[in-house]
Amino acid sequence: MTHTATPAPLKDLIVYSSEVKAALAENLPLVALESTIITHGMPFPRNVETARQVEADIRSEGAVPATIALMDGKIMVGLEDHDLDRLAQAEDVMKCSRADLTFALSTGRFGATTVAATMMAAHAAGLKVFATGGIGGVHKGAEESFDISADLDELGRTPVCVVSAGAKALLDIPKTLEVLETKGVPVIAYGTEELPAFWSRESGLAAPYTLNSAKEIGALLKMRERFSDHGGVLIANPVPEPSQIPRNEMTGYIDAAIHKAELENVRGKDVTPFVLGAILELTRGRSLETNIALVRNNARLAARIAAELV
Ligand code: PSU
Ligand code: MN
Repeated sequence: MTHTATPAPLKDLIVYSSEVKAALAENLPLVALESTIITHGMPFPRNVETARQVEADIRSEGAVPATIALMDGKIMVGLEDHDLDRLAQAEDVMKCSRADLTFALSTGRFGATTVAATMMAAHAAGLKVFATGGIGGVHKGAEESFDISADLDELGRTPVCVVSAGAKALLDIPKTLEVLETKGVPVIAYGTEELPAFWSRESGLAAPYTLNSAKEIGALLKMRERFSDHGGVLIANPVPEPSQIPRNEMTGYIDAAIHKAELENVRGKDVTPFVLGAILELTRGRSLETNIALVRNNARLAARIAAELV
């Protein structure tokens, strides 16, 4: 079975787009997409253009996209065109992780979902595969700040396959891997022995596991499903070579961006969007092109993985 049944208490909270509704009825492969990347990860208008492009990439692989967001007290699973425009242009959209999801719903605020909240929503809606850019993780200096993304906890508990380009090098990647291991999350690099680091194909760290096809990933997911209470799976798909910014070059930008965040006393959920914005400026827009290329690449792989599950 492709799609799990939606728990009864959540049914009336979920609003499916017409395309997603039809896909569920026909048992077509579905890929969930997050919305924080639209509202907090990329500047307008490239954010909306990219959101539409990523949806088109998923369709071109024969799957159906379901961009997830919180609007008017509902969990939107698949955004109609006008809803995507509403979200991208709305002011003060909340960045919603697990801790923020019910607040946004009960107050009717616009909420963009992070990896954690998108996993929750995707699971509630019966979707098993989700494409994003990079996951949140253990921040550098977490031993002082305690800043560890709720994405890691969600991966440990919610059975959704997250297709990412690895963890951003602005995080402490070794510590992020340790936490994922503790939480029982298989981390699989796609087609490479090395763990990719978002903008760069290399991190200097070996990936825990490597798989080389969507079919093999599908087999792993089907095996996970046989165990009750299994959590998520993280796929780390390296950015295509022509679009990458090499690791040694990224290090300087990342250090400068983190330094700027410290000087300006940026805290909590503002850290990731702030640092991404600073890197965008420091690279004079180049990091945005890399970000777009890797999200599109992840969307295409996610569509092929979803096809293995129908
Ligand atoms: N990576 C990006 N752009 C983003 C994010 C990650 O390239 O916008 C978002 C994702 O939604 C991710 C979130 O789940 O940042 C992590 O935020 P935090 O570290 O506050 O949990
Ligand atoms: Mn954080």
